[in-house]
Amino acid sequence: VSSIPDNANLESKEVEDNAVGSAGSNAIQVSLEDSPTLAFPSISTSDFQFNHEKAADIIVDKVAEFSNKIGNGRLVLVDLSHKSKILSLVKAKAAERNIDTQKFFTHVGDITHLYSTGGLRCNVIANAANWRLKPGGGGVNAAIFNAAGSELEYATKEKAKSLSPGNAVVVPLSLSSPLFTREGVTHVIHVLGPNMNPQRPNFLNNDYNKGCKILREAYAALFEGFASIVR
Ligand code: AR6
Repeated sequence: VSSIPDNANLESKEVEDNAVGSAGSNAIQVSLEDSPTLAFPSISTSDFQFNHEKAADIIVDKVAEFSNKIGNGRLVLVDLSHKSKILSLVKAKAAERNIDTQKFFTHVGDITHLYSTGGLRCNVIANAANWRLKPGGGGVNAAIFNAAGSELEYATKEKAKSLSPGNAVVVPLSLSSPLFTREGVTHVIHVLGPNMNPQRPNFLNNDYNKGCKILREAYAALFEGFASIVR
């Protein structure tokens, strides 16, 4: 069961109203006409060492399942490099399945600079978190906590103290967060994926039956969290 707050919808509307009302300040304007967009990294495939082929199948399955549950929302899988194996695999599998490229696409860039560097407006970003929901640890988790400023840690703690594998938590960003003022991001959704790295907690010892189940749950929780903001 994911710990998605019931009031995520309300909070997102408040943020949006404030954003539009703050034209003239240094906040970027969040146009109500822009499609709500979730940018997400490939959960578990780097530090957590999850098999890329299996992860790519799961991503494409879950995207196909959710793309008509998010209205005009868009889903974007992001990675840092043009050489990203997971991006190529997912791109090829999504094309085979004829997934609508308006609703789902891949993007190369830093998830903390999607608008300022890539011109891509994403109002929600996902984080491949750790179970403690703590900053640091490298990867996308460190990048997002660094970019969001210290308030993200407090805002996260208000929503959840920890996360178990396969779950997600939606955290609204404060209007003073650089991720909001610079990038237009209103929410971060922390997701904890399955771990295949013996050096990390909740190690699954190569049990891909459990691992795939948990990764499916993780993407379902993530996309449900996004749907709860969009609705
Ligand atoms: N922008 C976009 N994608 C990124 C960025 C970034 N700034 N940084 C990394 N990626 P990982 P995991 C991609 O290792 O495997 C942390 O220490 C990366 O290339 O961040 O779920 C946490 O604290 C890969 O495709 O997450 C956890 O303990 C994807 O993001 C643990 O790592 C996920 O890589 C989670 O491991």
